[in-house]
Amino acid sequence: MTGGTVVDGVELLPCAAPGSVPKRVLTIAGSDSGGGAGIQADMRTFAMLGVHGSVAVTAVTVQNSLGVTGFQEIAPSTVAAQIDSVMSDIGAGAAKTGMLASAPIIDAIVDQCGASGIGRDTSVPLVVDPVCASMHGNQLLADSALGTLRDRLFPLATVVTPNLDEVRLITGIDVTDTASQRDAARALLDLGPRWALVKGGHLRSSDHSPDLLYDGTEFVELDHERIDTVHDHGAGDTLAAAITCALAHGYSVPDAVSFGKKWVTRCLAAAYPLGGGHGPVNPLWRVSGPATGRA
Ligand code: PXL
Repeated sequence: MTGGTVVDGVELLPCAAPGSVPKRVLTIAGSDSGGGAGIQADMRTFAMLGVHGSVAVTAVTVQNSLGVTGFQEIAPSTVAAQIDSVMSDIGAGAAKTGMLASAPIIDAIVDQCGASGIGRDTSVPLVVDPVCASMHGNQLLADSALGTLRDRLFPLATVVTPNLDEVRLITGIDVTDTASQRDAARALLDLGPRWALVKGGHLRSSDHSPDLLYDGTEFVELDHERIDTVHDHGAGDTLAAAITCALAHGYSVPDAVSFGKKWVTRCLAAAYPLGGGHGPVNPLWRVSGPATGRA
């Protein structure tokens, strides 16, 4: 699949003609008051990729660059009603999930996705980013919701995108090398998604980030330069958001993930400090001055 123009080494997604309706996507996720992760990260990437983003909010977190100090869940029926409202009018070419907070919220989302035609066997592919905790270790998904995530949401996913901590929580597998990364991909696939992306984190070496994508037949290795920065808040959300945009453009899952990797790597290279803690990855690099190096 060929994309749009190449900007600063990144081949972007095709643009909508001026005045025409852009591709549309839906994020089902939590709000980050600090603006770096959650629905705010998703909307930053959607906008910078020229895609219209709609939102179903699951929870409102209270956080800044130092951590999450609390959150309030949205009523499951209100989460479902947001999805219904968006899909019955605006529609979407792809959707994603992020922070889901609780089992009743996941149940409501799964039921509504079924009713709204979102999921792996529909025309609206679903990216499931199984957010369990913040980068500071604050829990964003109740322990009691893990089973619901695995048993009900994973079978609906076109692709799941866990990091290594989430892989351990969901499959019990501690990924330490290429063999265990493959075992984890197989275990995730057994839970029902069409594809599993096991993000490599610090696996193998400190200057590469080897992700593994698997669909039950083919292992696709996506090795990319690791950007070493403490300002990586929202990196997982940004990757999943970019994958969602590419899927809405009709990219295959391997092409969409490959695009998402390049996008998040460029956003990490442009990350900036904010407050006294961890700053966010930076999708705004497209409207900033030329790159000067790493934050
Ligand atoms: O980056 C994961 C994430 C997703 N969603 C929300 C978050 C975080 C991390 O802090 O706060 C709302």
